[in-house]
Amino acid sequence: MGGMDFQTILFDLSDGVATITLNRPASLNAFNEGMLAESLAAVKLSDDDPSVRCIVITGQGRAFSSGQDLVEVTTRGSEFSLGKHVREGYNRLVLAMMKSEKPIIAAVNGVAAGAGLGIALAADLRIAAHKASFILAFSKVGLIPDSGTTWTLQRLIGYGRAYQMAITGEPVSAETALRWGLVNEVVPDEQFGEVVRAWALTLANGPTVAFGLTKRAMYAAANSTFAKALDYEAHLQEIASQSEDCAEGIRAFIEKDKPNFIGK
Ligand code: T3D
Repeated sequence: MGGMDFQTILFDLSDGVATITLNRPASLNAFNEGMLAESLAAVKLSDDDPSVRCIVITGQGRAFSSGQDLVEVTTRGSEFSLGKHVREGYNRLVLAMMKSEKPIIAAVNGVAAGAGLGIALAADLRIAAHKASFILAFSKVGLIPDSGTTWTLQRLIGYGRAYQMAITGEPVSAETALRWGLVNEVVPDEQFGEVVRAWALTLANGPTVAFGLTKRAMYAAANSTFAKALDYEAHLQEIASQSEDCAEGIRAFIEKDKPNFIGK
């Protein structure tokens, strides 16, 4: 699987970590049809592969992603439907990320704009390089925020800041993003790769079943009532308690040992 033949992304699988690198650096990793389809395929195959216990999405070169390829936009014919493109492209990608029961890290190495920001927001954790910036660029091209950003962004930073980012389309620095809760950690540029790898390995060596169920429970709770969330927690806890990693965690605690989680 490590040798999958992609044209617009790089795919690497090692030590339980699948790394998807958006690889169109000349356009700051703008999403064309090909990169959208390949990113979706890579997320799905990582999700389906039991040896994958953490997914990292990052960008090649100086950017994370500049969003929709605006050059490709100019080649569209009169029959083109943007609603269809969004539904069949970005929507499927961000949904696949949220439905994946593997923890996903967006390793935001540089600017994340438009749909590129949407992809970063659909991840579970965002680790940003100091030089990263965040731009909800859609209004600059007369569009509304898509790729789930109307939902994800205000949950992370609140409506006022999300609306501000939407209407100004101005860059938010990594430090401000950290203060606003948009990212989990900001890392000096020269240490970015190693810090991301350390995060990824920590997640890949964790109780993968519980991590996946946690994600499912939290996304369900976001659209639920308190009573329903409690009930769903109880249901998923039953499942988590039957995992081998649950038994291992308890054993390790009792024996004052380090747990060896296997992801089952
Ligand atoms: O129609 C639909 O499909 C709807 C879907 C919408 C989803 C969206 O994502 S809408 C938002 C689209 N994205 C943008 O509006 C951002 C456009 N890019 C920028 O504003 C700037 O490039 C950045 C602020 C991200 C970075 O600025 P800077 O100064 O660091 O770099 P640059 O010089 O602008 O870009 C470097 C190169 O990348 C440049 O090409 P060149 O001159 O070296 O040949 C530039 O044209 C190219 N590039 C950057 N962004 C895109 C792009 N090429 C195609 N599409 C891009 N989005």
